[in-house]
Amino acid sequence: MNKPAILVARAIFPEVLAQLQQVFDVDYNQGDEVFTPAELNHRLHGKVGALTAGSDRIDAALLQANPQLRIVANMAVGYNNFDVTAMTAAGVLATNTPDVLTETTADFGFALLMATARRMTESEHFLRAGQWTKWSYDMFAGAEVHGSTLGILGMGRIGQGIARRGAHGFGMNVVYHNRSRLSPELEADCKARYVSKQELLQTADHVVLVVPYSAESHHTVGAAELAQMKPTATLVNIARGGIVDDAALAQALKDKRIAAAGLDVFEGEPAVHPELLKVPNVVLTPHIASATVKTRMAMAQLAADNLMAYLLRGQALTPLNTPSGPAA
Ligand code: 8YV
Repeated sequence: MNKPAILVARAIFPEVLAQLQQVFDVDYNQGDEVFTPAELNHRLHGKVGALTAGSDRIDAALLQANPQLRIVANMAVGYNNFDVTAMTAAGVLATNTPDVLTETTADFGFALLMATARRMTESEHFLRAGQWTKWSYDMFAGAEVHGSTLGILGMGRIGQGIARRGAHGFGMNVVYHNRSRLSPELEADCKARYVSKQELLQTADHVVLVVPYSAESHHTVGAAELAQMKPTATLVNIARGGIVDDAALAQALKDKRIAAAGLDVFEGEPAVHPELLKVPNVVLTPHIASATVKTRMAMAQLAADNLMAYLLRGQALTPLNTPSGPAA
């Protein structure tokens, strides 16, 4: 019997690829070029499943051109690269990789907060450039982390992980804003107090963004929000590019409207707003919040398990929709 045909659209761990090859006829991209939408469309012809990363857009046009497709498994918890409504209508199951990256991503969010507040990359660049000739009392004096107020916008699993680190590890006063309020038990566990977005922006010493991207959350933080923040505040974005208006942020950093920012995600990444590259008071990392070997392996495995569970046994592990259309 012929094996079902799938596409692995980006390079993954060879051992996970090998598992897929045992049960599927796999077209893969271990060369790791990012497919253009046209190439992705072309490579999907005849495939019933695909393993994608956040850069692979699954939309109505692609679904229409590939009516045989039954599942797309994203190797990411975020899935703003999927048009889930179109997938549901086309009978295509969407899956993501929740839970396996929560703590690792929260670790990174906290690391970025620390690096930003304590000016670690700015001072390292200074040292590497041979500019360190003497000690001085205010050299790279940054913002206090322990005991300060941590504001978390978006209080899903990763936001809660950051809240616990701040409250329990660093004695921070944690405030949060979210579409829905947490249960009293979770609020107590995270030692977090629910406030309005405005109060959060006005009172937090460190604002961390962990909201999922959607049309509604586009530019959650723009010039108006930056203007409400304390001039001594730091802003950390580990959510998605587009949650922050990067041009407005670069201007605010240039004007010292806020003290500093730590960014792991960017509008239009892998391009980075040129003005952000010019300002010193920003820590920039290339979308690596989930990047530990163990976690990336767990993400790849979960995406592969979703493909195997659905295509071979009819039941995915972490489905995002219930397909209703023709292919189901
Ligand atoms: C992914 C992420 O590595 O899971 C997410 O939503 O942002 C990262 O962990 C990235 O999106 C590549 O798929």
